[in-house]
Amino acid sequence: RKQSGLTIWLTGLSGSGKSTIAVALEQALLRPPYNLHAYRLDGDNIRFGLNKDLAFSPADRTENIRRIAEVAKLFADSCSVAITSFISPYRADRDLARKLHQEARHSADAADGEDGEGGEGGLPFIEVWVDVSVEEAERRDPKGLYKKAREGIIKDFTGISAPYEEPLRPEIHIRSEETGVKDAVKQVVAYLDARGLL
Ligand code: GGZ
Repeated sequence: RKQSGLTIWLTGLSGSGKSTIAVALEQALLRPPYNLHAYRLDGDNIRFGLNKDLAFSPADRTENIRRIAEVAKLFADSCSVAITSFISPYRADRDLARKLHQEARHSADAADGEDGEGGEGGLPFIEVWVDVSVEEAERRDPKGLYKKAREGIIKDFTGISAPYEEPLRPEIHIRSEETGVKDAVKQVVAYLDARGLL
């Protein structure tokens, strides 16, 4: 099989469990029986580096997601599994991330001298909605951010004072309140397996 990369795009509220799932998923894909190259993009390696000039205004979030999508695309193009873990609250931003992948030119095809119109349909983009209610996320509040948002100390906080636009047709819908981390990973792996992506 010709190796191909892909992007697994986690989206959901702060406290939904995106990062925990991302870490466990990365571990599962790195290890046997899959032995894939996987790399996680998250706030720790992106918002403190490449995107340290960006905050949480709508325009900054849009630019945050655009840059992340471009980086994920490069990882996917290099045959890695890019796992992104960002709130990505705007549907249009997630749709742009998807479009960048669909239009991506496979570097192998480029080397073959093909026309670059996405080769065999671009790079797979799997949108995973880690779905949690605001009530539950606020109950968890692992970093005390919801409390600060309620007190007005943090402004424009997603779910409290800034919007989260729920995915309409995510490839995978994880109901965070009913699904443990292990089962969430199984759900994603089963999806990938069924489509020959592993
Ligand atoms: C939402 C915020 C905010 C505001 C700081 N709104 O739970 P966390 O801490 O670790 O995850 C949140 C993270 C969100 O960054 P993203 O890059 O994922 O957001 S976006 O996709 O919307 O660009 C939270 C923290 O940063 N944080 N201020 N106002 N989350």
